[in-house]
Order: sequence, then C-alpha cells, then structure tokens
Amino acid sequence: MSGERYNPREMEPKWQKVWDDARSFVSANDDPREPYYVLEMFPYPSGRIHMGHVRNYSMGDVVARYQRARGKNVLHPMGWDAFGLPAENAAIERKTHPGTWTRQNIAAMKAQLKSMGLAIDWTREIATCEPEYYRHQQAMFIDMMAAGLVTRKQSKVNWDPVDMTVLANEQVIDGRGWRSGAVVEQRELTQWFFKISDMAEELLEALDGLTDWPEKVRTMQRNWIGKSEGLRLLFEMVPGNATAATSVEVFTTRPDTIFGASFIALSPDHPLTTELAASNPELAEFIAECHRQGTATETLEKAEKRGVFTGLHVKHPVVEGATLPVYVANFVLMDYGTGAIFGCPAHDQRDLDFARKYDLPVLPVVRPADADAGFAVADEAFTDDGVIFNSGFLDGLGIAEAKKVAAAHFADRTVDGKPQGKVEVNYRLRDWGVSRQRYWGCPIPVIHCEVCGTIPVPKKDLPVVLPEDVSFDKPGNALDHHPTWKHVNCPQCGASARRETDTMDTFVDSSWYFARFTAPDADTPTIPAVANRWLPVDQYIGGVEHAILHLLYSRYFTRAMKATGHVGLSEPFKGLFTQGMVTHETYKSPSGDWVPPTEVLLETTGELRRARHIRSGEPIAIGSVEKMSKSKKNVVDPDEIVATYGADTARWFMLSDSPPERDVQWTEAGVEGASRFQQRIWRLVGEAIDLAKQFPETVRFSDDDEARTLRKIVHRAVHNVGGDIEGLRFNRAVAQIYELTNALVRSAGLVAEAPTARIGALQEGVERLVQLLAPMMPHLAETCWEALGKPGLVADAPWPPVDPALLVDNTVTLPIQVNGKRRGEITVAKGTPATEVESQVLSMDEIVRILNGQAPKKVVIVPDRIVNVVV
Ligand code: ANZ
Ligand code: ZN
Repeated sequence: MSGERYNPREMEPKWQKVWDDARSFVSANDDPREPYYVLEMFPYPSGRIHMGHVRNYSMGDVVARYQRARGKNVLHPMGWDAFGLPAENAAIERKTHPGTWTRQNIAAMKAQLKSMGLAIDWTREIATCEPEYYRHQQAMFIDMMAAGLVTRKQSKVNWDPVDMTVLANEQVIDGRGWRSGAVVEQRELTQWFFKISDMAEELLEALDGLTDWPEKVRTMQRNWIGKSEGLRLLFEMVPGNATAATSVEVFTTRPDTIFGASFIALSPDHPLTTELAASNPELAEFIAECHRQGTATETLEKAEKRGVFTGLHVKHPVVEGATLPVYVANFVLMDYGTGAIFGCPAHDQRDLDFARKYDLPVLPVVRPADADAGFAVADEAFTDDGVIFNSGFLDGLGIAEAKKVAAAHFADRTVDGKPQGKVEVNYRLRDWGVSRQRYWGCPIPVIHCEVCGTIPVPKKDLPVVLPEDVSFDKPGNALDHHPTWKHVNCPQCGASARRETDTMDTFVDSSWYFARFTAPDADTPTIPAVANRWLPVDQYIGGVEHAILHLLYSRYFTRAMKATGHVGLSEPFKGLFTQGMVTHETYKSPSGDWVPPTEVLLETTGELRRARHIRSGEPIAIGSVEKMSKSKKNVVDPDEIVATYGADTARWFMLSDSPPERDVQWTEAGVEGASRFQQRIWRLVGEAIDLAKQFPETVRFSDDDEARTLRKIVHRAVHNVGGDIEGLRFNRAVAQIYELTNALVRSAGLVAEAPTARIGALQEGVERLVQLLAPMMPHLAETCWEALGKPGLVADAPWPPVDPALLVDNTVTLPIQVNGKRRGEITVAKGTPATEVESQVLSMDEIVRILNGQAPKKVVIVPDRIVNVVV
C-alpha cells in the first residue's frame, strides 16, 4: 500500500458521511458521562465562510474531539446569528426577501462548514431568525418586563431627515445618511431598554471570578463598566444671574482639586442650557452644532473642545469672594454624572485645552512629590499622584487623603438647604437600548392601547411573527410601513390598538443562544435542569472584537434568565479564549489597485521575493501583511483551499503556525508544508503496515532498550499533546506531533534495515500518532486507522493511556527472582507502588510462562530494589 498518495478529495467526504450516518457527534442530554460544552461564537450568515471562521472552528473542533476521546459527553453545536441589517440591504439591492437571502446563505455556509469535517451536533442547529427561536426570546422579554428588568425611556437616535428614518450607527458615514447623503440629526425617541446599569456593580465584581478568561478581556469589561467614586457637588449661583436656578450640581472624581477650579461647564443638553438657549441665539446655534456632531464617545474625544459662555457665574465654594464663569461645553455629556462639571485645567487635559482656548486661569494644585511650590503646567495636564498645594486646608495632603477631607468638608455645608457635597458612585455603563426601527429582527412583543397603555402580548399569542409580505421600497422600518400588521385589538379591553413595530437589537439574539442549544426543541426557552447541567460553557472561543458588548450582554442576559427562572446560574462562560486574526500579504498593481493573491505569481531568488501578475505579467508590489479583508483583496477562499489541499491541511495549517491568541499569516508555502506533512504521515503508516506484514513474528511486544527509547518518545508525546490541547496551545501540540513523526520515520528506517524488537514499539507509536492527529486532521486519521486494521472509528477511540513509567527518566530496574532464581528484570518509575509492580511482573511473558497457569503463593517486593515471586 505504500507508494499511493493520500487523496483528501476522495477520503474527506467519505468520512464525513460515515460520521453523519453513525451520528458520531450527536450528544444526548441524558448521557450519564461528565458533560463538556465547547462553543465557538456562531457566525452571521453573510454568505460564505472566511479563513477566520476556519481558524475559529478548527480550534473548537480540536477541543471537542479531544474531550470526547477523554470520555466526556461533549456538546459542540452550531447555529446562525441570522437577524440584522445586511439582509435588509440585500433585500433592497436584489429585491429578495431578507429571509430568502438569509436562508440561502445559511445553506451555503453550512455546506462549507460540513466540508471542514467538524465534529458538530447538527441536530441542535438553530437560526435566530426563525420563529421557533425568537418566540422564546419574546417570552423572556415578557418575563423580564414582569420582573422589572425592562423600561421605556427617551433616547437619542440618528435621524435621516431626507429618508425620514432612523439610521443604525453603521449607516451613518461621516455624519451623513448612507443612502440619502443628508446630514444626520439626533432625535429623541421613546425606546425599550434593558436595565443593565442596575447590575453594573455585580457585573464588575463577578469579573474577578472569571479566572479562565484572558486578563485583557476582563480589563476591557471593567473599563466599559467604568466605575468611578466621586462627589456630587453644588455650586451656588451668584445673586443677580439671569436665571431662576439657584445652584448647579456637578459630578467630580477629583474634589481634591477644588482650589484649582476655574470654570463650570454644562452639557449642551442640560436643562439649564435649554432654558438659557431660549433667549440666546448664539447658544442655540452652538447646541444645534453639537447635535450634528453626534454623541459617539469616540467623536467627542477627538473633537476640538469648544464652548459658549452663558453669562452666568457661580460662587467659588472654597475661595471666599471669588466666582467662576459658567460655560456650555461640547465635551460634557448629559447622560453621565449630573451633566455638569467643574473644570480644573491644571489636572485634566480636556479642561486644559478648553482653558487655553478661552483664556481661563490654570492654577496647579497638585505637584509631584519632588517638585517645589513653583511647579507649573504648560500644555500637558498633570494627572499623576502628588502633593496638594495652593489649597488652603488641603495643603500637604496626598490626593486620596485630600479627596476624603474635601468630601467631609462639603458634607457639612448646605446649599439650597441640601448638603453641598454627597459621595456618589457612578458607572459609565448605560442601560442597554434594545429598540431597533428595523424589519429583520425579533419583534418586541408589546401592544400599545390608548386605554390600557403599553401591555405585553399574552404568552398564548406568541410568537409575534414577522409578516412575510413586506416591501422595502420606502426607506425606514418596513414593519411600520406594513399596511395591516400593526393594527390589532387590545388583548385586554378589545379596543383597536397598535403593535410595537420596534424589533430587538440582534445582540439580544446572541445573548442566550448558548442556553437554547442545550434544549433546542423545548417549548419553553430552556429546560432549566438541562441547561444547568450543561452550562456554563466550558470553553467559549471567538474573536476579541466581541470582548465587550457580546460578552457583557450575555453575562447580563444570563442573570436576567436566572431572575426569571430560566437558568440557575449567573455566568454563562467558564473558559474564554480569544483567537488572533488571519492575515495575508497585500499586493498592488502598478496602477495602484489591490490584487488578490490568486492572481499573483511569486518568485523567490535567494533572499529576494518578487511578484508578477499571472495573466498580464506586469510587476506587482508586495505590500504589508494585513488582516484578510475584502477591501484589500488579500483574502483566500476556504472553498478553494479545501478543494485544492483538503480540509485537514487547512485545519492543520491554521493550528500550527502561531500561538492561537496571536495573528497567523496565511502563506502558500505554509499550506504546502502542511499538505506535504499529510502525505508524510500517510507514507509512514503505509511503511509500518508493510513492516508488520514482512516480519509478523517480531511484531510482538518486547521491552529491550531500543524499543523502550522509542516508547518513551511516544508516551511523552501523548502526554504533552494532551496537556497542550487542554491548555489550548495548539501550535505546541502540533510541534510535538512533528517531533514524534520524525522519531517514528527514523525508527521505521532502522527497523527496515534490521528488524528488531523495535517493530512492536513502532507499531504502537504509529497507532498513537494517528490518535494524536485525530482531533486536528480527523479525515486522515480515520483513513490511517482503517488501514492499520483498527476496529471502529478513531473518532470514537479513547485517548491513549500514558504509561507513567515511560514519562520519567529516573527509572529503576528491579531484578525478578522466582523461587530465588533470577528470571528477568523490570524497569519502572522510581517509587512505583508495589501493587503496580506486581501486576506488571505477573503479566510479563517470561513469568506467565514459568507460572504456567498457577497463582503465585507470594510476591515480595522491596520497592526500588527487587521482586521475589514464590510459587
Ligand atoms: C473635576 C476634575 C478635576 C475632574 C480634575 C477631573 C480631573 P470618570 O473618572 O470617568 O468618572 N466629568 C464628570 N461628569 C462628566 C460629564 N457628564 N461629561 C464629561 N465629563 C464629566 O471621570 C469623572 C471626571 O470627568 C469628573 O471629575 C469630571 O471632571 C468629568 F483635575 O471633576 B472631574
Ligand atoms: Zn386596552
């Protein structure tokens, strides 16, 4: 059989069918084995899988197959994050229904995933766009309303004044509507919210317990939640101001800097601002401008700090007789703290930029410990720790101490009959606005009745199904435009009422799919006992781009499901792994156009690499290595790779080349290397089979030195590969397998020259190698397993046991005496327990022969010294 090339194109579909027919990866909820849940973030059905998916699912698949081999009941499901805007855009462009487009994409991508040979339980497949899924989401929304977890309030949306529609953030390009090109406005709309901010503290604290998450993800979540402890501080208006307001309340985290205050700034949306703007055209114009600028945190941070003086003044709270001017400033947000600040330019960069622009005083009040009283601030605010100065009763204190003293000082004073200062904890985390004015999402199950108010759809009337006959001719929410859908009778009083036409943010869909997988056909959202058995997900794998929102929302939603009785746990993901990206070189033609890798011919002469266009022959410039993206055309299509090299090669390369958390660069040379390795394994297995046929009598297992050396290599590899897979160090597992293969190839050469006892060890080694490969190159492994004449599927074979004696280098060799006569020896790990040594000795060929079926009278073992068998 050696000599034949391994043909993945023939073997891969064959084994995929065998696994399918055997239902190899279907997991039962009542399986008594220990459960293990491995999950990769489910894909959006965009149409085709990309290399990032291949990498992600290859990793999850290794874990799934490995844990199965370890005897676990593995849950490894797949589904589709199937709602969202691209389907509506496609509907507009192609005049198809979003559902048609989505379901076609799902079918295409499913076929692609199947061609990868993933060990997935497809019987649990779910798509979030199907009523069978979203009806349960609607039921939970109603439960959450009843539990007080949902609220309705005013919130800003992007409004396209030409298309007369709300735009999603990604539809606003450079401040303009993506279709109309009109300047987008901010509008207030009543919207649905999940009250996630109520859980800010809990979500923050519980991060400490997520020890199997990358530290960087936990840090990102902490920052997103953004806890800050500070003070609400009242500033008294100077009498005679042109307003009825008698005070302004600010939020500050730095009351220690109060002596350095030089102005007050209000948000453009502060009620006082609104009041003043009524009679101040300059201010009104400024507010309008701020609204055009948008509220995205990013834009605000980058934008120039600007403001308008209101004409008002407040009293300086600690400097007798001094006053501070009141501005309206673009960098003060209405929905944080109190929507007003005091500015201390010397110790806050935004305040400093502002002060320089409007010529306001910059008085330093914190100096570095080693600076003197002449310390000044130029263009950079001083934000480090230091010593308070220029600050009356705070002088000489450290920052932390000064914060406390200042807080106590203001707590004792009153303004407007209230304490001037009140300690307060603030969180940056906002409530989760889930309303979307879109068709292709989960309808919010609510009815608005003029008599009864806003009431949930009775559960018996669920699901609230999206209408099929929709038109996308008009911009905006097709659900709202539908002629009949929203007109219903009130379920309470029967009067004519109106359905809610907002649909849910698609992040809601992905906040509980992992729970639905545990009982995908249940007629309740979950079967709590089943969900509690499977969850939390033991290992979740996905892109770091989801480190904040998706993971935070899932953590919140799991808590909401707990509060409403759908699960019994708070944290959905025990282990989290974020994989790096797949990158590729970029190529550019002389005219400056990006050129896809398939059109580029690479030539290497020595150190020099050059590229030409395959068809035209024109020179191509080799550019930097970038994340694969359509815009730079540096993508490789998984289908083509699978067709050319096979899925195993693609999987192997994705796992082999870099640590999984780092980026991996896709290169032709790398894939070819992986493909050659596949053939090498196949040749080795063929050789081992031929040798076994050639020397059938020497195949027996024997334990001479040579054989033991090889066996040590084999057992160490089994041990290490298992450990590396458990630690998700796939590239190291791959490296171990390469080494093992080298050792086995060498050994096969030696055996061929001079058949020795080593042939048994070679045989064992090749079998183990195939088992180690099975999680990574499952098709090749099955083919080899079959060729070796092993029964059943390697996918069902238990992970090979490791002989601990072969892992330790400090072994001892004990002489074996039978009735006082030396009959052989045994090598075991130092300190091997007597019972273990005894059972090994009694199973040795030589001893079995001497005992001739009799049981020994006595076995005396002096640990690490000698074995005496008495018959
Ligand atoms: C005075 C001060 C002096 C401040 C100083 C900082 C440095 P974190 O830690 O993120 O909570 N702030 C308060 N409310 C704001 C709002 N609605 N929009 C924009 N900025 C706001 O930040 C709290 C600090 O951010 C507060 O402390 C306040 O400025 C500002 F040397 O007060 B500080
Ligand atoms: Zn009613």
